[in-house]
Amino acid sequence: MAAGSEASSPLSLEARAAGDQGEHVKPFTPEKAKEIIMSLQQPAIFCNMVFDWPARHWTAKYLSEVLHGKQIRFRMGMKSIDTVPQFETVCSYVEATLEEFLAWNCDQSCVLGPFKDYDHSKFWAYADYKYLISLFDDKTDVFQDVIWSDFGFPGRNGQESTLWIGSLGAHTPCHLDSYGCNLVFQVQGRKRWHLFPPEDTPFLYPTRIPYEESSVFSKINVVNPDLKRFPQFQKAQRHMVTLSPGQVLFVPRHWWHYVESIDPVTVSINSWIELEEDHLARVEEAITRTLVCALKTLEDPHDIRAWLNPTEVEETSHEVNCHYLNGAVAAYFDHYKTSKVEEIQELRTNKEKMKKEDLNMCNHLEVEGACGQSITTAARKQQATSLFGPDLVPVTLSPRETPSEGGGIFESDSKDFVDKGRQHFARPYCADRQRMMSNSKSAAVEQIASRSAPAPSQTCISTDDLLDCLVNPQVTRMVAQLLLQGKSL
Ligand SMILES: O=C(O)CCC(=O)C(=O)O
Repeated sequence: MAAGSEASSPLSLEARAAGDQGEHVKPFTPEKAKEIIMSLQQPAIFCNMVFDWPARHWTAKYLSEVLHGKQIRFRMGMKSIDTVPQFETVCSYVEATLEEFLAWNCDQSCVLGPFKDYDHSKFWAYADYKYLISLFDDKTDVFQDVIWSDFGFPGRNGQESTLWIGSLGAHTPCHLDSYGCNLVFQVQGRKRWHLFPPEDTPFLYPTRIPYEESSVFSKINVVNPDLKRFPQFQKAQRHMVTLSPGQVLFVPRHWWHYVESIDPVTVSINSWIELEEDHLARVEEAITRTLVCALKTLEDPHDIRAWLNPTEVEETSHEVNCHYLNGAVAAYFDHYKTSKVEEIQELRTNKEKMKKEDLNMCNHLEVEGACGQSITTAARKQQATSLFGPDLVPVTLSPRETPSEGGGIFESDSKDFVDKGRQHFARPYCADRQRMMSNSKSAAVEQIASRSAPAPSQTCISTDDLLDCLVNPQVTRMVAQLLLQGKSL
């Protein structure tokens, strides 16, 4: 049993969340923490690493004083749960100060102010994905309150961080981030994270609509999935954890996540850590942008906002996108020319690379049954066992649930899942992996079949259907590799 499994009881997690400041010694040196982050292939919670960070006092109340009167954009969503994800394109937005947010959130009968049209019992508000650098303007001293150098990233502080302030039920739809891995510091309130490994991508029904650079969304509302439409989702390996104040969650590269606020006010701060693999990911993202913008603009030049995520300033022209793609390809070669010539050799033969890439089409469609082609649950478990302990707690696989047991966002804490997940973690692995591998070929096909499934006589392929295939992450990975191969010959 992993040392950390024992430590993952809800009680001890919460106790550690409070920050056992008695010893005033961090469990990991910056060098060790970085080593863990760079090698760990499963999500885990760092405990006792931030007890001395000034940012642990960044409650919404405190921030409202520091940001005194600053207008912030809040995303407004419905508390009722549909089977369709609440993408940002369907949310409404309110400009308000944090004081106004807190007044609305505390005095729920509040009928005045910018939130007046939003009944607190029906809506949540989320000031999400705010770069500290644009929030704090000239108050640059505050950046020092966030000390990512403790995790082995010298000089990284609030300047490279984003802030998330939400009310109960505020959530981010299930997506994966194309670049980097992620460190998330929970400051106030608790958030429930639903995580799925990269190899589950076919079961998550990826889409690039709405389009946001660096985010691949899932078509599934993972807390209330439509299993008739998305049957493969049942095979996804949900890892679930509740992140409490004082804890730092490590999200490895390309792990899918759905995040929900389960307390009246939540505040978290995160930083995406760049990785070597980002050079290739930039080429993939450039291919995606070029295709999405071209097709969606052609389809309806007047309704850009229906597909362009509000975080994107505007759709870009084909000329700009080609320029962007060329820039990404040039940057890729510059990087490897100067730092890793042998990597390009490898890319030419394309063998090792194919083995390593966890989103590789071959892993899912061609080498079915070949356990060991990508990082697997078992490999993760094996690799990490020795690292876990009371200060690094693995996020484990959750038991499979029927949809009704899935836990609506307004159920209380999911502590029990940490415990149940521990039992599940000990299950023999190979049956699970084989089941996943043997089902993954049909998963890609069923993804396509699941698209609104009209009667055969009415079958029509929409631009979105076409794009879902063209810019499927597995396809763009392959296109990027072919493009780079062609250029390096
Ligand atoms: O906290 C959230 O709502 C989402 C956070 C997230 O998506 C991220 O840190 O990548």
